[in-house]
Amino acid sequence: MWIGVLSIGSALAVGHLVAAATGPNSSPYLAVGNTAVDLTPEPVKAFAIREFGAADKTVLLAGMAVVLLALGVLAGLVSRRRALPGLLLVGGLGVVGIAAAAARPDLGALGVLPAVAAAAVGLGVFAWLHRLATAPPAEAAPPTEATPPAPGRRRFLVTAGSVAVVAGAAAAIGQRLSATRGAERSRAALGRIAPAEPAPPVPAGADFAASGTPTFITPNRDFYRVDTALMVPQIEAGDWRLRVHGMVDRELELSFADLTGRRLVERTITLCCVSNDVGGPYISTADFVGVPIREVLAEAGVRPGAQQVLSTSVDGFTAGTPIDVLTDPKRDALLAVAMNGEPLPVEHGFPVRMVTPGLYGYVSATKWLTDLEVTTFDRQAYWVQRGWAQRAPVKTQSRIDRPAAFGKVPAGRVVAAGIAWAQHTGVDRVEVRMDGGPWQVAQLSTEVSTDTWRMWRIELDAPPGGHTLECRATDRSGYTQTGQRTPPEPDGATGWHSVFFTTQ
Ligand SMILES: Nc1nc2c(c(=O)[nH]1)N[C@H]1C(S)=C(S)[C@@H](COP(=O)(O)O)O[C@H]1N2
Ligand SMILES: [Mo]
Repeated sequence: MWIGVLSIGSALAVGHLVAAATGPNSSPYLAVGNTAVDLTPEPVKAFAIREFGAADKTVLLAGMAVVLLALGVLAGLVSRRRALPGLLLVGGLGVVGIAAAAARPDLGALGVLPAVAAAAVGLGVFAWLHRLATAPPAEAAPPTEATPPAPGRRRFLVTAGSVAVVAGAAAAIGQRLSATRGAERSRAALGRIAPAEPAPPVPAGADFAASGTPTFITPNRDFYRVDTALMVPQIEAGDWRLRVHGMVDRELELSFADLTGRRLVERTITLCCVSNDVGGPYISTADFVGVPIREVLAEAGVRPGAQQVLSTSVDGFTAGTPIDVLTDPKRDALLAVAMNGEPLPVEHGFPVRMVTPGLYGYVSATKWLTDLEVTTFDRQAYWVQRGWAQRAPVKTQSRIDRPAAFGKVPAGRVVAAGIAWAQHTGVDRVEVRMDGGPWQVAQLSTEVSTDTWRMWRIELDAPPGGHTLECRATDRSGYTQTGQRTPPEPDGATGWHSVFFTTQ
């Protein structure tokens, strides 16, 4: 069993080490994991995002580890006498790794090297340890006090232990080299990127954080994160290029310096994810600095008949954003380079991402952006291929943050507070009701813009006992949130958030 587990473990470790040279995502473990993410049936993926959030990746990688461990044990068990069955199993895994790496859109020709090295090491270690374990002891002399019994066994244990130590070191060095490569250093070297047109300061009274709402601006470390990348893509600003092509009069190719050499504007924008259940956490707000996409599109010259811009990230994710939204003179969709006064954090798309007010992130907010293709809706982006809507304006929604679900608060005057959002339309009113009673209008925070969330707050009289609180928002178009609960698929959840709490 140890032979199987050690051979697979050392194969992955060496693959991880070689991947430090050929790109972190070419590590066989991650290449297989990324392929698994892309092949996972849509309902399972939606479930994972909903249930595990950013931990979905850890869950996947841990699941793969369990499967590999089991296969290692199996490879050993079927090879008690002859090495061949185990070699076939380990070799089969090698083929899976090589195939996954070869199929990854984000890996170049060298991307299969780590998987090839891993397969070779896996087979070699298996054959070597198997021979050691099954070979008869070299000298058949009877054990005496000077020569302890079973030298073959001891020799095997020492060799296996050494293999484990060397493999562990290879994996650790590979991890360290990958993590400190490029992007973080490049980001630090950029320093502050100052906009020509800064966003107005957030006014006092823009949030009710003292009553339990989020702060108006979400600090970068708290900003929600949703993506399909197992290992965050590492791109140095100096290597970054954006190609703008398709149904345009002039193809463009922009470097990072080209982009930041343009007039940079700063906009406060609330971003949210379509996978949010009613009451869910995937919504945050930041000051983004960037170039309006509309200006870049105007320079390229969008041809008649174009319907969407298909954006691609370096790791092969795609999003399709309607042209009418991107060219709307009153809506500042950005090629963003900075977030809350810092270059984009690596996990939020360094060096350049899209941000589009009013649309869910999956159709509008490509991180690690590398390509914009002006095209028609015939081309389907990543999540559209998996059954989600092609056009995905953010639905008007609201959430209760206080009292916390199943929380206990002192009876009497109870402060309830939360958030509401109707990006690019604006929140007009939030109403709250307790125990199915009459709707009461909540106080709204100072509006920053229609592209951002708004906080609400209300004081209620709550006698001792259990209470159910519900909220609903009405937007500037006059639409009041429907109470009908629908799941996030295919274009965003609907329904009123409700919270049960107890007063005592
Ligand atoms: N490259 C890439 N960009 C991506 C995604 C992704 O999986 N890969 N996910 C999108 C989705 S679904 C959302 S909601 C937003 C989330 O952005 P954030 O992680 O910065 O909050 O990024 C979008 N951009
Ligand atoms: Mo999303």
